[in-house]
Amino acid sequence: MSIKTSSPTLTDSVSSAMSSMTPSLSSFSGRSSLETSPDTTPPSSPDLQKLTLKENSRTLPLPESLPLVPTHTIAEQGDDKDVGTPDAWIKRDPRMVRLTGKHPLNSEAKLDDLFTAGFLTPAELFYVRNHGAVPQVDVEEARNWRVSVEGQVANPLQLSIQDLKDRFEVVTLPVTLVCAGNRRKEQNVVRKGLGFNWGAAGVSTALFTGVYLADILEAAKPIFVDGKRPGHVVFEGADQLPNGPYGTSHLLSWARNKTRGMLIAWAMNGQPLAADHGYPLRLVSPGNIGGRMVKWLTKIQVSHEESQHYLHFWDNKLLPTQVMPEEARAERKWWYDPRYIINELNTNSAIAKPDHNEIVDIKTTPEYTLKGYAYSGGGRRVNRVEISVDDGITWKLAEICYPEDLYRAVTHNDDVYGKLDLTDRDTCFCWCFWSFPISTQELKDSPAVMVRAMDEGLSGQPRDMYWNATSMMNNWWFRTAIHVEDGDKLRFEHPTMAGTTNGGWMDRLKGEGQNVLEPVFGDASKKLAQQAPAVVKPAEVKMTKEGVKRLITMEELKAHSGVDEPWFVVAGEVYDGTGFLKDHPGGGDSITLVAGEDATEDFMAIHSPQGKSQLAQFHIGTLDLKEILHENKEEATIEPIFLSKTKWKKAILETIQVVSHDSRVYRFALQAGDQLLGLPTGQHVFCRLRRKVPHDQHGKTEVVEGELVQRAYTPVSPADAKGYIDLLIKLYLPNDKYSVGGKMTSGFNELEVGDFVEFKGPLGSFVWRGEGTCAWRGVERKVRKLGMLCGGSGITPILQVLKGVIEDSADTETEMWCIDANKSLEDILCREELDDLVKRSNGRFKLHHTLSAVPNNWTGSKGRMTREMYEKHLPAPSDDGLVLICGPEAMINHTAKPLLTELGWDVEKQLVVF
Ligand SMILES: Cc1cc2nc3c(=O)[nH]c(=O)nc-3n(C[C@H](O)[C@H](O)[C@H](O)COP(=O)(O)OP(=O)(O)OC[C@H]3O[C@@H](n4cnc5c(N)ncnc54)[C@H](O)[C@@H]3O)c2cc1C
Ligand SMILES: Nc1nc2c(c(=O)[nH]1)N[C@H]1C(S)=C(S)[C@@H](COP(=O)(O)O)O[C@H]1N2
Ligand SMILES: [Mo]
Repeated sequence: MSIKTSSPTLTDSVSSAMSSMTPSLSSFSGRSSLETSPDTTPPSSPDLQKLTLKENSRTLPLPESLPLVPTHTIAEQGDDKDVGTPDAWIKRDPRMVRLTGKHPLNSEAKLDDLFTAGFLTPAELFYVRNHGAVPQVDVEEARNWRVSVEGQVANPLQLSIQDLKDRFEVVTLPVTLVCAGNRRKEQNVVRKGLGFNWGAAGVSTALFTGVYLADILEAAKPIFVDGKRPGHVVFEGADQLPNGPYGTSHLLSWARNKTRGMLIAWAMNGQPLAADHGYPLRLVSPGNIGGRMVKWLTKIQVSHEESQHYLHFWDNKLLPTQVMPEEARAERKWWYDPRYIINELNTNSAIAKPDHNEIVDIKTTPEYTLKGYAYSGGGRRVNRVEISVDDGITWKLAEICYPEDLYRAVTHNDDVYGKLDLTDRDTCFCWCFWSFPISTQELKDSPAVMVRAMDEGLSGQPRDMYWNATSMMNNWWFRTAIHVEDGDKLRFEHPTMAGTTNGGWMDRLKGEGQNVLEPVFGDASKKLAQQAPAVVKPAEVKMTKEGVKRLITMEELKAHSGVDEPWFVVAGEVYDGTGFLKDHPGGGDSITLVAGEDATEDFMAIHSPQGKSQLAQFHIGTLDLKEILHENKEEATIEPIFLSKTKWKKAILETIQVVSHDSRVYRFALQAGDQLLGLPTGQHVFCRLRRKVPHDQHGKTEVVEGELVQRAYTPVSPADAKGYIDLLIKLYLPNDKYSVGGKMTSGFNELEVGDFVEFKGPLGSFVWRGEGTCAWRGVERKVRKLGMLCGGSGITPILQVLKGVIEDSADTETEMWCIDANKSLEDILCREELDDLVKRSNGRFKLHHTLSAVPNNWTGSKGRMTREMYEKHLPAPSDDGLVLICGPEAMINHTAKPLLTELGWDVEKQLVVF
């Protein structure tokens, strides 16, 4: 594959301006050459793709002080990937990264290629976003092309490109186009949304030549019709898509305002628009997202209402963050809500240098200049770009270079570009470049380097991602991780790779089980977290309400120990939980369990500062202390059933059995050998323990009382077990990746035989009643087909239900399917017990395993759960079907829910999440 001509790049001129960091005009005075001169007359050759300026050049160079105009170089053969597609006639640059397979074309350049190409992007590296096949327009058709100006206008018009040139002033503006999906891959790593994987190169800049839309509208004269105000201008393109042509609209008031710079354009960097970019005519609306710039423009319609085109509604929306993709896809209302439309770009920036996987040797490179781009929307200027090398604790200002300003200092007019005159413009419609020289030693000591920009409207980039269903407008801080290799080499790692390529720190940290939304980049990051200034430490949380003075007696409190108006005590204060029963994230159960009681320890053990702050609204008074002093701390009496919903019960650790490399069965003795546990099938218990904190005093290690931790567990002992309770615990212990292990399971690991823990319960909204019936959220139902999905220790509730069904002699009908996902063979918990259940089920129980790492001769599946796996190893959806799931959050929300929905399950009514 060869490229016909090598385009003059701007690298030298732009980077010299950026390194001197005084963006003087002279530093941009590039070489003008024949190749840079434009031509907008349609080429005589019918093969548009053969068009080069060499063949059609006129010598009309732009002023020397301006950034060089790149020539559109056309690949000789095009890209093999287009063979067999409707776009096979277009010769595309094979360097472009394809984001959506073969067709339609959605592509961006490699970030490094894009950045080094400079301020103006050569057409062959300009990102492309096509919703369908590119309309094939030859030169003759382009000459006969008409854009129709119609609707609520006094003078409808049919205009050819020549008409546009003849009737209106021809102007050129530098404009940066950005797809609303730029940087979407980062969101897709967190959770796949409704779009493909843009990297950070879904942004490109060109000189666009055309006429002001405002002038065309002035000639057409918008009018009221039937008293209806002509508020919108609707645009339509020639591309044929499944739901009609591409179209969208702008407010008429914006379109009429020349400072907004909307153009009907036929040329890009002095050459006719490339086929992918809208040949022969497109709308350019500076400061807006690319999606509002209709290509292959055929119609401009003035209307009292916004565009009714399908993609005007079903694309380019920023939905509220809690709307999940399935919900969005299913519910029209989100897309038709005018509040969620995206018009203007938001502030954004990215690091281009160092590139992903770039290696810098500290020995030979004492200083390195970090570089990248930034942009904002609505014509607002980026006034600030900041760099942090300490996880965002402190920030330093980067230098900003605004090549767009160079155009403000000169005027130019010729019959190709028309008027190129920004001397009277205050708007900023182009990207700018930032740079930040830094010592490589400082980089070596830093876990990651991050950038954020702020525009003149003082709107910046957030630390946290605003995840949304279309994954658009992603502009959280751009972070590049730094790795030290071979002692003094630095390797840099960008967040993601565009398209389907794996790589980048987001994938990596996700694979390591980290929460990528709060990335911790390595040891240096951990150190920083410890050094972080006091201001970032959580403040004391206020849990009382201003003005609440009431003194509440023990008697009054006890009168509210029922489920109707549950009152409870935390730290001596009384709260009325009635209003929170429905919405409590832990379920209403956990409130009624403590009704009439002191819940301080439970509450503190389980709630975050946010949970704690929510408590204040339910504060009704202070418990009368005199009363408490008289309260009788009676010794626990031994009841026939161990578990109590209202009292914590102690149980003594009897044995610890190792069942896998990281799992143990802990057996605790109940209060008496014949005491029944009292746990219905399908329910779980709360278990709490006090962590042991080794405390070094005078050279002697003492164990002092540590934090009280509480978690939910589903015992694996049979429902009719007497005198004991078994918990199967998967331990999360500190290792290379996690300097602190799981809070509770580390506590289990500290337990010695003879120690006690406490239990309370039973809990849960689901009970398997037997004989093919269950009760879920208080409603009984008949179940014939049970699908079960679990991962890791999520097998415990599943196992409990399986045993409940298979050991139920009155049930010979219920069929069971289970998919158990684990990392490796060694991680499968209770395998023998499961196999035994398969045997005893008379063919009613089908078990399937999937592993991330499979051994030789493995007959199960490999990898995460997939649709095919569900189709083969789960029952088909039916009215008497039910799916139970217990596993990691990602498995439940990112995999199971969308897949089950696709297959026809009603996850609201047929998916029980343990
Ligand atoms: C209804 C129900 C039933 C349950 N039944 C069981 C059960 O029978 N058995 C059972 O084991 N659990 C069960 N759980 C899960 C249990 O409640 C705890 O969440 C679990 O034991 C972890 O608690 P932790 O305090 O140790 O971990 P936390 O401190 O809450 O944190 C766990 C997280 O720490 C990180 N982590 C730290 N160290 C490591 C490491 N070495 N490897 C990997 N990640 C690490 C991971 O991100 C992990 O997700 C059940 C949960 C529910 C809701
Ligand atoms: N007719 C038409 N116009 C269109 C599109 C399209 O698919 N068809 N895509 C839009 C989107 S979402 C973007 S981001 C820009 C991309 O312009 P480019 O491909 O020239 O970079 O075109 C917009 N205009
Ligand atoms: Mo877009």
